[in-house]
Amino acid sequence: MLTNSSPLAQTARVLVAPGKGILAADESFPTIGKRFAALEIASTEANRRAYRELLFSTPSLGDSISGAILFDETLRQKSTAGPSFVELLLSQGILPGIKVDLGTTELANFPGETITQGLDGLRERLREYSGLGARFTKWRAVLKIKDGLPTATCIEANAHALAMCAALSQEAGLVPIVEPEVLMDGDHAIDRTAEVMTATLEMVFKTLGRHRVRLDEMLLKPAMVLPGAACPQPVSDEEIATRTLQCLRQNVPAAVAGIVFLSGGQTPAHATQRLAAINRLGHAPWPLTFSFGRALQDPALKAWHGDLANVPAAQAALLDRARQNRAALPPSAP
Ligand code: 5MM
Repeated sequence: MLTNSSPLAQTARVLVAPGKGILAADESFPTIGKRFAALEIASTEANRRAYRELLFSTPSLGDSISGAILFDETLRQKSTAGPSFVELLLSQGILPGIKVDLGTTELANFPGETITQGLDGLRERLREYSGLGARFTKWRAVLKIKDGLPTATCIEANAHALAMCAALSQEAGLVPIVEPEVLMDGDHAIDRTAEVMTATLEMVFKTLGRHRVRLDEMLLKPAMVLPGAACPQPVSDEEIATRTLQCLRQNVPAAVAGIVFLSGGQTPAHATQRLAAINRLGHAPWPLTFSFGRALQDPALKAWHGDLANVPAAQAALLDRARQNRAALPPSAP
């Protein structure tokens, strides 16, 4: 068997090691603000730090989590006992990663569509993130399904930004996670999602190729192929799994180091069940695991509710979700 021993390929393989997935804890200020506000928790620096400390210090988290994606503020923070969050994660055997995009803005001349920002100065920021201990990056593009959307221009512009970020990340010695998220908002049928996901992945991989991104040194973070959240036709987990794997097999080169799904607003239980259904199908050329944000964190955030006394309950809730997702992966060798 041929093995690629480049350091980035090794890091990518560590992130998708058997029985493990990624904790996405990279909510930007607006997003964490929204999640906290729903529970009437003030989004202060102290509360955000306390919450992330709770997550990263969960005992045994490293048994099922290989990496954690952080936001800029979090990468610079320290735990109460003194070590930085980077050190805390490493002590659990979890690799620290960093969200490097700066969020979305309206795409000029394309009402209702967005482009992800953050390429200006990215080379310098990556150098700094690497110095702070980050081992991988994540850039998220957002594609909305609506009448006539997404347009080919929106897909192309976002694919270009994803590829530029991936190339710069590899140049900086960081493994890029390429995240073209097709949102589940809307009442469209699953066929329409499959169509949009196909067009998106085709363009993303064409553009990654043009930018000479090394596929064995990157991970893809897609949504699952789901019907719109408001679609009236129910679709079974098995159908979702089949359509997802079919779409990925047709559009993702086998050389990609791994596929790490986002949860995208599915309930934690649905995200896990569908991940399990995808893995039950087998015969995929890449490891298929999770890089969930809400589907890992929501029960823990609710249990914590901003109260120090609830930390053990919140950590138990996070560990439970992490273990459930581990159980949704193919069994790892003893
Ligand atoms: C799609 O969002 C990513 C995965 O999270 P879910 O599993 O909850 O869908 C997530 O990594 C996202 O990119 C971060 O939460 C950052 O989002 P914002 O909106 O703060 O850029």
